Amino acid sequence: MDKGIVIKSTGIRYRVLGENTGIIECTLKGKFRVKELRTTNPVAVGDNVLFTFDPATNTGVINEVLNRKNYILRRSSNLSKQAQIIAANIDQAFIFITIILPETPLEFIDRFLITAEAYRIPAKVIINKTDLYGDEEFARMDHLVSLYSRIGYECIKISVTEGTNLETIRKLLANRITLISGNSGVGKTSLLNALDPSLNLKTEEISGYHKQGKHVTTYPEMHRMPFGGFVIDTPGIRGFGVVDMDKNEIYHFFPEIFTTASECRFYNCLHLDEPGCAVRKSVEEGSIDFFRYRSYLSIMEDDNSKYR
Ligand SMILES: Nc1nc2c(ncn2[C@@H]2O[C@H](COP(=O)(O)OP(=O)(O)O)[C@@H](O)[C@H]2O)c(=O)[nH]1
Ligand SMILES: [Mg+2]
Ligand SMILES: [Zn+2]
Repeated sequence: MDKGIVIKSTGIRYRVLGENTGIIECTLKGKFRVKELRTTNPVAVGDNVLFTFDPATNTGVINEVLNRKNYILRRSSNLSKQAQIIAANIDQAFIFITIILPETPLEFIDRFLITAEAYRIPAKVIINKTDLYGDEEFARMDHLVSLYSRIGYECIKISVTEGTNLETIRKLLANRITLISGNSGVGKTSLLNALDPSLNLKTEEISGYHKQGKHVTTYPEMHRMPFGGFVIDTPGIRGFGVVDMDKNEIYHFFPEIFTTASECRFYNCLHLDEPGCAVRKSVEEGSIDFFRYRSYLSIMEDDNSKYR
């Protein structure tokens, strides 16, 4: 039996990077099942698997998925209770943003960050396209950097086009599994190509395959980096993952709100309009950022009690 890591999954076939075999196309052993999980796909990128290798056909059969450190999910359709595993064993998550072309809304960043918090995956904010910015954009970027670094999220300013700070990114990615996410057009694919030109990935994949049809199941691809480590891009997957979040725990995933909440008068304060709310007081005094609080309110207003 060989050991390997799944680097691509179509739901039927799996590409496995074996420790001794190199890249092998695998199928699943018949009647394959992962205990306890009601998912549409039993194996995802990032999974460590045991497989039997058949040198005659140069293919393999996956027999077992080893224990996962974590995994992220999305609901397989809006109505379904079943979920799809997007990826497993993620060490860190990077959200790619740009100040302009396109402008990334703060709420989008916050939704990403709370999802990372809920999965307990360390997150960083990568600000790309600094080569395009003038004084006004730099000012907005600096405000954003001070806001998020104060909360504890490292922010890294890069320009893929000019190669600025890519060495920093390389060091952070080396020997880890990193999930990258961000609106389309912010430069995720361009970064991957810059880090490994042999990948030769297509940039600006707008209006293509992923956006057609009512519900197209897409699977993310995991790219091996020439300096060690893997990067998972999630094209066509909106947001990142599904976590069941109850309304009364959403504030747990805003670190600065969570810390302040212990000073609220009521233990079950939701920081909306309760008397003696320390969170609202901090927002008024400016020690909690108003835009972060606004993101919190907006997420609380999502009509499904579960957050998606
Ligand atoms: N000016 C500038 N353009 C960039 C930079 N990075 C990517 N782009 C451009 O932004 C567009 C979208 O990039 P892409 O990598 O496809 O974004 P993705 O949707 O996040 O994968 C392409 O036209 C890239 O050439 C950058 O650092 N500066
Ligand atoms: Mg892309
Ligand atoms: Zn409160």
